[in-house]
Amino acid sequence: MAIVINEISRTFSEYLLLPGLTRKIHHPENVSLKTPIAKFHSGESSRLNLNIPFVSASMQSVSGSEMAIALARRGGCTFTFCSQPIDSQSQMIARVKNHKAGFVQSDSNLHPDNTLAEALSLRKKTGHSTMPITFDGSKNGQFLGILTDKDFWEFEDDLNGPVSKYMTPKEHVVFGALGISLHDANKLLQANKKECLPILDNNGHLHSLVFKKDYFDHMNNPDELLDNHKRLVTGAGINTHDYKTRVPALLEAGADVLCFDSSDGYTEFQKEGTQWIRSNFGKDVVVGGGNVVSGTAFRYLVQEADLDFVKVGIGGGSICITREQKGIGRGQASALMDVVNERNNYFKETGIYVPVCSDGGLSNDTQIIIALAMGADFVMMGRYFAMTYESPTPKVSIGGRIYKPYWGEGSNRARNWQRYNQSSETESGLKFEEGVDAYVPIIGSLREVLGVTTAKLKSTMCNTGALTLKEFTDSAILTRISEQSFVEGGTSNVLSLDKDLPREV
Ligand code: MZP
Repeated sequence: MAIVINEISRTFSEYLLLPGLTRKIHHPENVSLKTPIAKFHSGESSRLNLNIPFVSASMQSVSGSEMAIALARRGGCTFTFCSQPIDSQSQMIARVKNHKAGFVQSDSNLHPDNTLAEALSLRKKTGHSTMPITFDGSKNGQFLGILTDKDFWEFEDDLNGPVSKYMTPKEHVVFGALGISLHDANKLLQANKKECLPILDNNGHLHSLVFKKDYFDHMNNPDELLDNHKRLVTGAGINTHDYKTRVPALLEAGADVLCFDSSDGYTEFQKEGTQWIRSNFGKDVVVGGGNVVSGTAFRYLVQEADLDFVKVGIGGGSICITREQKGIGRGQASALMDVVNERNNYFKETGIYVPVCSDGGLSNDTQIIIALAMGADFVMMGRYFAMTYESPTPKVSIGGRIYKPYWGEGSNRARNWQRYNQSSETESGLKFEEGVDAYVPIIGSLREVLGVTTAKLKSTMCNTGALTLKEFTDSAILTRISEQSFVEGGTSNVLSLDKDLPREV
């Protein structure tokens, strides 16, 4: 006979945190959001940590290289999607690893005979107002000079004149020699009161540009997640079908962490896949897997499959219809608490701590906070990141508002049959859909959006008397709430300017 778990499957919005004693030291400035992503032995530290507990979902409409760069610069990590050819996923990874904030390859270059009008149209196309002039107009050509807004008057000068007439010629440009450190390049910029420093090789060819604004940007991103070579850290989704060719290519491209992307990870396929990675690339490669919704499945994946972290969640994703379509899944809060409990048991028995990631269904900052309080070491989100400027989809205007397309990996649009383990032989690529094709509103840049979430998280941690995520979860006291107290938690008995009163336009 079937076993029935009588405890109801619960979601994050059914819980609230009780405040703990806030001491004077509990100030947001003192809070650390650093969190492990790879398993470690008691008393040791993880081989890979995040500086903020957020990773972006391995999805076509979320995680491209622009997202990967922006998120790593804020301290998190992106898992580029594996529902694409191995080559293009590897190129995405390589783009992130080659992104050197500091030394930038110029993409707005001019030939000396280009006209001012052509310079203006290049500026409009790229948005860059600093344009090097090289002998052949290429990005690594013989450097002749530089043209910026300060060199000409758009409405006064002859727009048909050549840029060579208006540029600041090389003899008046302060430049650095190839090999100069970023620190020294910034010192040169400061000493000479310049905005941009061209870096030239021994033959006078342009190598790259260093910008003053990048220095400030770097100083404003103290949580940047970097590897030992000061390159941004980035992750990649993999599947249990083509890992023997995909994994070597991704590691060669520089991926720092891999994760099996599957709607149901409690399988022998993940065990075999991880074993293959371990025997071919050793213990140091960071590999995660999932998704699971029970302690039993967690135990199988860490004991048998030797994974570094485990993702929790089936059917809770904002674009997911797996529960409706197939009848499998579990309320995300119940699933997470079951897995965290088993993780803690495993730690007590073996002294090995395995980070747990809560994946999907987080529809507001409060739910993110509750997930972390319940013991998730980090959270994976799709919709949240899809709503930012940095997601890879184009803006669309619908009814006067701006949206971005967001679709599930189990939708016909994504055709990610590997994730859903369905036959690839059907003509459509999918027998039935487990995800929908949707739109989400644009809410801002990743920086702004994460800024708000991390500020709220740190504030709550201070309310509960925690300075680290470990203290937060170890000391968390949660209470279940009734429907009435949920209603009480919103505005009540007032006319809200936002919700109830018509706005003048
Ligand atoms: P959310 O943050 O948009 O709520 O959920 C994102 C998560 O949903 C992903 O990380 C993945 O685990 C899951 N997902 C992606 N595609 C589907 C689908 O098509 C899905 N059903 O469930």
